[in-house]
Amino acid sequence: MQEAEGQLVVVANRLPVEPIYLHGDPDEEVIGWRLAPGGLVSALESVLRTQDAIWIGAGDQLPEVEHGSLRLEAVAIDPEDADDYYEGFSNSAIWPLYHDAIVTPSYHRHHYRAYERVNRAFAQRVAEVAAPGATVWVHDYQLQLVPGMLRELRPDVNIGFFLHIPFPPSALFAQLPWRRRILEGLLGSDLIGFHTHDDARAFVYSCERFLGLTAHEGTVRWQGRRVAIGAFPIGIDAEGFARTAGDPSVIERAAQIREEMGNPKTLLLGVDRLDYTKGIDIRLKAFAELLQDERLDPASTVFAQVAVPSRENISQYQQIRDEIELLVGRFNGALSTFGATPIHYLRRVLEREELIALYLAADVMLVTPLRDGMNLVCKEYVACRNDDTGAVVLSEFTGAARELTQAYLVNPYDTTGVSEAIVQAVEADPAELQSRMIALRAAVFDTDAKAWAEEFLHTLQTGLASTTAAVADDRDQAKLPLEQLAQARHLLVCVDYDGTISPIVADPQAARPLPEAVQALQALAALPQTTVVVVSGRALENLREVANLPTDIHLVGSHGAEVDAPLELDPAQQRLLEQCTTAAEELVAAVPGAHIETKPGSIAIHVRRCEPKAGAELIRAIVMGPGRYPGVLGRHGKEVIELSVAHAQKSDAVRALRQRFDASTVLFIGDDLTDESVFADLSGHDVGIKVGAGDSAALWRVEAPSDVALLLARLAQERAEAG
Ligand code: GDG
Repeated sequence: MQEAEGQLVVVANRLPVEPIYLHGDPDEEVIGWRLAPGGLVSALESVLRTQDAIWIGAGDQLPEVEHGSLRLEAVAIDPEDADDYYEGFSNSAIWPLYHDAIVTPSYHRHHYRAYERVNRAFAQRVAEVAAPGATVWVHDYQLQLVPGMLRELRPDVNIGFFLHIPFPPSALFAQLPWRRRILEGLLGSDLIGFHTHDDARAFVYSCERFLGLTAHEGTVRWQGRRVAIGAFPIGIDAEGFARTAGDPSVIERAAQIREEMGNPKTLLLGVDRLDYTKGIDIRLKAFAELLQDERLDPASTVFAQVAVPSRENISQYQQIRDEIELLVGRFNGALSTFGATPIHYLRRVLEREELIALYLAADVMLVTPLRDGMNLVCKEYVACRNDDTGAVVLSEFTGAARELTQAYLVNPYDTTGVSEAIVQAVEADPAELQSRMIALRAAVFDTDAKAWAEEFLHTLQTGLASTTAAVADDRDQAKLPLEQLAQARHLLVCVDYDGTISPIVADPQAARPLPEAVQALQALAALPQTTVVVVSGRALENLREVANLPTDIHLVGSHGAEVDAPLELDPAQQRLLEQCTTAAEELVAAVPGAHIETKPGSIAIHVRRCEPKAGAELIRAIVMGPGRYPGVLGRHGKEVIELSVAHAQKSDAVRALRQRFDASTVLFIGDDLTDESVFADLSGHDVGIKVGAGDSAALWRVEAPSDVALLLARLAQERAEAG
């Protein structure tokens, strides 16, 4: 048995090997195997090199490869089960279902049973070979039952699962006859990772809906353990691609490729597995339309599409291949001239250097999937553009669109929109392209494959995903992951105002922030990749006046309805607010000490200075009176009830800010009931801190605003040092 310390077991459907072809030609016979570059292997390379590591994948026998310290283990799959497991359940049920049911998924009991048997074979193999206390990292949709099965066999190991494809909305996931079993299988993990927050959230919703679980800060409690759920967007070996793209022979080959294609003025490129999710047909149609409408010149524009054969035994794959090939034939037939063929279509696998030369040759990369977990091709293209030229047209429905916000983003269902974006990219000013490419490259190099693997494994092996009682049962005491916040790629710090950075006082107009808190927030706001926001229930104008904060701190008022700008109500909301105000005024007039605060989208009735019983009765009368008008939302706070006609929650604002600043991690600190919507919405590496007593979905707690100030100061210092 191996040393217990630090063993890593990677479990994936495939072993990380690739064939070596005679004369390096993929059309020739396979003469051997080698460790496959790219993908997971390069992501894990540094970890695999330094750690005792085993890779378990499907196979009848181990191909002979040079693989250094990495040990390969094969799981033999019963030939009777192979097709039902892989082409059946994995690729005819899960794959289409998880990709928005673009083609109709087919559900068959015998496929599921084979999937279960194969997953069990994997779990058993892992249980046999893993050292005590090993870290086991299971990959992707073919192996979703492995974590649950493995936990039963080996409760001592630390289990992580990463899904490389999207997780569907719960309304779609509901279709799956075995939906509970799949969720239960995944929940055998200590940490479940997805590419995006949307996917992580979708998974949590399904756990809530089908298993009745409740999420706290991106963790769910399952069978006495806390399972952490988070977004870990995968990266590529950016340096590796850039290096190869800088090789003189590759640069020369790129020039040669352009020449072979007739030296076009513009070369557009698509590179995909031949899959119906990738939207190859969409870009073909958009491109052909542009040539037909003479918005692009057929004599000087070429579109090259590399389509790697994939899952060819499945009928929908044969269908999409036929459709694409029909389109290519039809368009070329109509648009070619002697000597100029606008579409170059290659259905084959290219050698890595050839692929990189092609990336280098292309002016515009077209990536238009209808749905894609991440999409690595666009990142690879960007990594190869060492001279900051080139452009990417990218579907909004890829995980990559969340990071590559400077691409020309398109809705792939809108062919006109795709065409417009292509023209924009082709005709763009070189300076615009350059500034976009610099931003794209920063995103790609910032979170590369290595950073991705390390972040996932670090989370799995430390605090958050712990299977021990520390996080599970003693949440107030759990150690605050300050270091993690200090190192976050882009940190969004959101704090509530009253009771969080400003002590509660009798007169709301007299509430001032603690100077130490302001100082710490300002120090944070001055750091790169750090955004600071005060998120309050107060009207924005009032917050601005009372708090008087430095301008680099963003303000959100009216519980999220006013993000940096005042709210505007429509006439119906205006009328409703007036009706509420009139009714509340009548009730308030009879209760000494009560007063109404008017805000842009709401009124707040404060009873802080009332005799307690009278205050409680007034709140009840408000709830039963104007609080019941259709369209009015009542929100309880500490000795205050608020009636609002513009229904934003603080969580809406935080979500919008997360997206606006492309934040990787959110820290939210608050004391009030209205802060709970944010705590419940946090996930992954986010941290929520409740100030004071009372039940909360926040995982951490401090006592008073003075603690908040201290904590923010420590964070500012650590983050400055982490630089
Ligand atoms: C799944 C998810 C997620 C393509 N043609 C050639 C070639 N490739 C390589 C590319 C790239 C890879 O294949 C394709 O990766 P994608 O990410 O674009 O797509 P999927 O295969 O669907 O991957 C996806 C990914 O998992 C990782 O989590 O991003 O969303 O669907 O690396 O370079 N490589 C070579 N010759 C080719 O002709 N050598």
